[in-house]
Amino acid sequence: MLITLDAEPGPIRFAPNRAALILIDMQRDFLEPGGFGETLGNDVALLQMAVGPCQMALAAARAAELLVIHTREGHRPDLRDAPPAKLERGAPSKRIGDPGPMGRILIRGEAGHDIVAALAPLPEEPVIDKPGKGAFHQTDLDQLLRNNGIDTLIVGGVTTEVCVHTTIREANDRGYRCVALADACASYFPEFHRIGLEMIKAQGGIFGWVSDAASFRNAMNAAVRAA
Ligand code: C5J
Repeated sequence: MLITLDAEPGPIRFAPNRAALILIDMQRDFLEPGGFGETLGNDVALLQMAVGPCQMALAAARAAELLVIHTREGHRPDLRDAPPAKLERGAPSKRIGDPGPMGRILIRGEAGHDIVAALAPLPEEPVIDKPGKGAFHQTDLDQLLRNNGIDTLIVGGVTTEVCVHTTIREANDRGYRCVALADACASYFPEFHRIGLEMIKAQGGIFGWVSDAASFRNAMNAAVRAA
């Protein structure tokens, strides 16, 4: 069965059983007041705007029995998987591995590394722990998608211009069709968010499509009805 999702630069048709919803780095340290992102002077309310649309997309994907995948950016406590070029960047004393308000910054197992409660993964939903910005870099995501016959990725998460963009670019080069859900993605910089989405769908969809959570929900409802 193929369903149609309203999107830009044009509608996309895909088989729900070959599609996955992937939510990128909806982690406490990026999103919550008192977290690492806010400590750096960012307005986390801008990122929290994506939580409701992500919840909508998550509920719709679960109802239609899509594969749902969550990612978290973070490193081993001993930092041996973190390249020096990544470790040396950022504000002094607020770098990866430094003590932060919710534990060590971007370290696996720390409270700030967790996904926000509103989007908590179900036990059967894979969580990809990624050391890079892109979800394919040094992870088993590609294997997992291929083993499950996935050819289309529906993407939400933060931040639009960094980890969401990098993941969509990586996926596009690996042959996956990618749809960013505009309102389910967010950035600390609204201009980067807007331009980031423009870049994905430019030139006839140079590396993907852009839709929104309500359109995705409607498409999933249609899939459930048709099943
Ligand atoms: C993400 C970042 N998730 N901006 N990380 O976008 O460092």
